[in-house]
Amino acid sequence: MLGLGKKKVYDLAKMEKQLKRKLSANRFQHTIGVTYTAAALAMRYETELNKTMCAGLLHDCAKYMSGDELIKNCERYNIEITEAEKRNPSLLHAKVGAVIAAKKYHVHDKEIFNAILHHTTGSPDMTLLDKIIFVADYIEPNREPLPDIDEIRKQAFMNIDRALVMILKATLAYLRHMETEIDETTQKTHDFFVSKLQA
Ligand code: DGI
Ligand code: FE
Ligand code: FE
Repeated sequence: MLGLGKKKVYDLAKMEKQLKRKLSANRFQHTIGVTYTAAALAMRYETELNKTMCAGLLHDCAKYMSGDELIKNCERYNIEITEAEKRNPSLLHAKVGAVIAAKKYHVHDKEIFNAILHHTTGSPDMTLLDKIIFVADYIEPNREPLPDIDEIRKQAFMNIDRALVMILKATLAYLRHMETEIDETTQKTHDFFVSKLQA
């Protein structure tokens, strides 16, 4: 095919080594769990396997940073910080992670960028890859047992939008219970996919 449209293949083993040096042992375990769960979902929903695993590996690549470090990185990379993020800087590990994937892991791919960007709050215009990473983040086997997790895990492989709504509902309920501020994107994503399922 004259090398046209040659697919980029990411060196996942190399990224894994780099991540292992950065993340805590637990966070690294979670990362590997997300990567292989995302791989299983890629097989089910036919997204590119290597690309999906790359997004899984890198989704929490900025999670080792403190709130102050996240804010500093936003200044350094000109990332806009919303009022909600100012009050809760840990939300920024998604935005900063998306940029770090490019700057430190040399992954220059819009789809992977968006999957990392959307993995915490979701987004009404999530792509299939975004949904896979969002869902894998919640259902990966190393997660502490969560309410309805068995049903959500099963649903993830049957109807990913349903799994998405179940996860968003559980997350919103948890944040309300903890009396933590809910980011408007999380609420908007929930509302959007609830109406989509009803349509
Ligand atoms: O980074 P992980 O722990 O693997 O997972 P994550 O990126 O989904 O982050 C999980 C945390 O983010 C969890 O404690 C819930 C929280 N979160 C999700 N949506 C919102 C939120 N926190 C706030 N304050 N507001 C949100 O809308
Ligand atoms: Fe995360
Ligand atoms: Fe995660």
